[in-house]
Amino acid sequence: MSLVLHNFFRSSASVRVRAALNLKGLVYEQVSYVLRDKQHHSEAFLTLNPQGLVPALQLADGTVLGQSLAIIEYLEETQPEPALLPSDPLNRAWIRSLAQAIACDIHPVNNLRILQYLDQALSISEDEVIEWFRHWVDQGFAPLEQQLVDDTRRGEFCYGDAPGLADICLFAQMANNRRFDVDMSRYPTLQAIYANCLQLPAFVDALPENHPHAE
Ligand SMILES: N[C@@H](CCC(=O)N[C@@H](CS)C(=O)NCC(=O)O)C(=O)O
Repeated sequence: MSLVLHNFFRSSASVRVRAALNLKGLVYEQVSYVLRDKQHHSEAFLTLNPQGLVPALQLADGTVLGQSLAIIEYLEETQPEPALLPSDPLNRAWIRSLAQAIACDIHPVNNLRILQYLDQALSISEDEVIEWFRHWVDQGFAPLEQQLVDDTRRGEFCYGDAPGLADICLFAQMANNRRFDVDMSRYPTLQAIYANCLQLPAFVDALPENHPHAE
């Protein structure tokens, strides 16, 4: 059995892992779970990943890994080239801090189950839910823009001229922002990095609309 990515076309955590697999040049099959239909709550999926969230990566021996950042770090350790993290500890920590600002601080409060809870349990209006999403993106993106704009390590990507973990997380968040019409003009540095990602097939192929099971 080759690598199998259990995921959903629109899921931004899934976009991250698809981009990492593509950048590493790894071949993988894809199984889709329609989140709207709660297919990620099915017994079949929960057996694979008791955390009940996509993505999950099934390895050749059947082992299943959850959590996109853990999956990407596993890929980095087992398939080091091309590297997604700098070689020295200080710069690795820098790139992880950028990645986690998105994956741990922006994404979790804007995840589907949170937005559904606001809407369905708290009866918050659709406009207010959109405002919620944009607010938390802005809270995270404003400091990221500041951190990156003058950083001398930045090149075409967050760190130098090759894409890495921080670009992967930024790219996935940017792709997700399109659905909520977030005003990106305030973040020219982040936008430029996103535009550079879009030049690479590894990122383009990871976009929701290019997923084989896109709706
Ligand atoms: N921290 C997890 C987040 C995974 C996650 O939240 N996935 C979303 C899709 S992007 C999901 O499965 N949502 C289902 C739900 O909210 O019910 C990761 O990085 O993999």
